[in-house]
Amino acid sequence: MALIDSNTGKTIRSYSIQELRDAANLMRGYDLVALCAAGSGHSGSTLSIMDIAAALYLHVAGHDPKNPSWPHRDRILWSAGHKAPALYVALGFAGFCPLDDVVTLRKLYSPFQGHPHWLRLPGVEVSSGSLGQGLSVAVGMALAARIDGKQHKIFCLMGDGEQQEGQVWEAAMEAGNYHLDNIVAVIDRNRLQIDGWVKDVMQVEPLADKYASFGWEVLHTDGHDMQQLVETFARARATTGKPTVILADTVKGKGVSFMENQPGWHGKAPNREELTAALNELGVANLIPVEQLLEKAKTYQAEVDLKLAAKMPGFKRDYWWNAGDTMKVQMEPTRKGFGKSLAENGGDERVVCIGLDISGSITIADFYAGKPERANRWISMGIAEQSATAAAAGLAREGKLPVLGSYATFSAARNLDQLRVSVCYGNFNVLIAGAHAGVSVGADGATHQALEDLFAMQGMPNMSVVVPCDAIETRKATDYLLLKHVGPKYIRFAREATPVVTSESTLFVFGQANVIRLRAETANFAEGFETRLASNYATESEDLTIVAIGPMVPEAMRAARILKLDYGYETRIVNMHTLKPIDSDAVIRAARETGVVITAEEHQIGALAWRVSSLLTESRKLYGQSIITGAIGVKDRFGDSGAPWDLVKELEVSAEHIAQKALELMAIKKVCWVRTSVAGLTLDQLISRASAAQQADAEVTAAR
Ligand SMILES: Cc1ncc(C[n+]2csc(CCOP(=O)(O)OP(=O)(O)O)c2C)c(N)n1
Repeated sequence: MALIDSNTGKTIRSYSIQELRDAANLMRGYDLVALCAAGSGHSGSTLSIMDIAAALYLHVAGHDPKNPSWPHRDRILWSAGHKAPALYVALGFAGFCPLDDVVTLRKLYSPFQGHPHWLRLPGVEVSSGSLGQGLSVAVGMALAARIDGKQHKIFCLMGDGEQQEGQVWEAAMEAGNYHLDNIVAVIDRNRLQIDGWVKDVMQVEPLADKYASFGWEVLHTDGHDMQQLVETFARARATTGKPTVILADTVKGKGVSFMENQPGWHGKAPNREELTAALNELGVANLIPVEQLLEKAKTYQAEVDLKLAAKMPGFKRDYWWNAGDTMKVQMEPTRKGFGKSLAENGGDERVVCIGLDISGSITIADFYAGKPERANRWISMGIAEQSATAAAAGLAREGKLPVLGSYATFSAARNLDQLRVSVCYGNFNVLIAGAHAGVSVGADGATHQALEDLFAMQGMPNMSVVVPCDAIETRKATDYLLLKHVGPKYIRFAREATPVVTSESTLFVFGQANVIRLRAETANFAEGFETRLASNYATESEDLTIVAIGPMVPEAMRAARILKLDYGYETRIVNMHTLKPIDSDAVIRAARETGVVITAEEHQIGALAWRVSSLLTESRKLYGQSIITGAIGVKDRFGDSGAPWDLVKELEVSAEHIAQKALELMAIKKVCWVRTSVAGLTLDQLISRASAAQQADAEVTAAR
């Protein structure tokens, strides 16, 4: 087996062991150049798996780069999707795609997404990124091959930390039960995961005994010895009657001394100096056109910038964050507020924090950092979101105040049934953190961007949901939810730094919205606004309302600035930090008093928009009153890799998009107000009058 011409059956190219070694080394170089150009990504384990990737793609697997969907090809699944760059350079070396293009890794619109997506890049078998699912997919493919009488193999690449996911063992049981000898699983056993050594985070060994007990053939190899690797793959191919797992001992960061065995290099890309040092160590500095590749990445990003600029609604001035003297704002990641609160309130002996192998970056580790006396209340569960969620219910049943968190996609989606039955049905006092939510994980791509979590979280009876707007509000919300609120509670916050628009003195009252009003154009953007509890706010007959949650609150404030300065419109911003229970009075009053309501959410449209619509539909106070509504949010699509602020533009969740929608609705409002003259008009006529009014607004702007 090797690279095959599927038409003739002839070998396209065969590699000697030495050529495979050299290729793997060069692939490591290309991998690091792409990571450096991306500015983020996974150095450590793309280096640990590179010899395995070279052996598989260039020698072991039978496949045709010119015919990626050849039905008889061997399939290679990357269950560990974060190692995508290693997959991409392997595809490049094998001829599936131009190797140089891999340097557009993690940029907007690139086929080289942060995690692999088979619909974007030929040669990728399935999309992955949520750990622990690949072996189940392999079982399905293996069963399909058996039904169809096909002879190909299905290789499935996993990490050792990944073995902590329960689903892996369900799939192992299935493969053993059905004697799926067409499956070859490979475990990149580098013994590290994000939070540290696998044995310290959650022991998975003895893996050999575990797989053997499920009816698997277990093979061992040094994952960096090319000769051994190739021989082990040959033995796996020859195994009959049962599936095979190859335990490949590897070193995370292999080949670059300062990355080897360093947990800090798991999710980090080298900077320019580190890249040079790494390429020198690998001995490939002169074999790769580094400058040319980095330039290519820059040119690609410049084209993306132009495309995005062309798509953005334009206004008289540049109102982007920190653009002019009056748009100055401090930026801080909201997750910092979560960590601060846990550090401050974690002294309460009832608080127990659960680690899910992403503890530093989501700041849950701040609970115990520098506080050894809390060590017994820190429980590392590894990459096992489902079991940890039910365990949290158990802790709560015994009077503890458990806190668990991960990327929102894993802490509020992967574990949905456990949340529903074990936590919510039992009405337990569990705090769930949906960290890195929305587009803020940027370059990681669609698999890691939670854009749907709020549907399910607010849909579950007993669950309360808070979506704070900045780091300060996140701290206050966590203070409240952790110690004062009783029952299941979900807090959603972001990874990227976002504007700080509240202050220590801004009120945060659970379940009660705040009204924010623009008062002046100040040098410090946030200081130009006044905030009051919605229940204490008396109408100022504003032109329109924007109801916003989370990071869309600062965007709504920016939109209010655009609407006031360019068009003279007054906006009532409702910061609906508590999505559930929602402050219905604040919504209905705003609708009645302004007649125009726009919702703004950094989520699929509906978590906020449909909730607000249902309030408007249900309310008797609005009988007979026409309310003009609009919704800003993600429009039923997955995200993409890219810089977070690029994604805000691409997914149309910026202040500019809110303002554009507001102008459209204000034009309708103007027409509706001259009701007598519109009686009897068709909808088309109404819309055409509205666009004439909008045009008139544009002329006012132009004339200024
Ligand atoms: C379900 C799920 N939970 C959490 C993550 C975040 N995550 C990405 S990589 C990783 C650690 C993986 O460790 P391991 O399997 O040992 O791989 P390696 O160390 O080789 O990178 C985690 C927790 C994820 N991608 N999917």
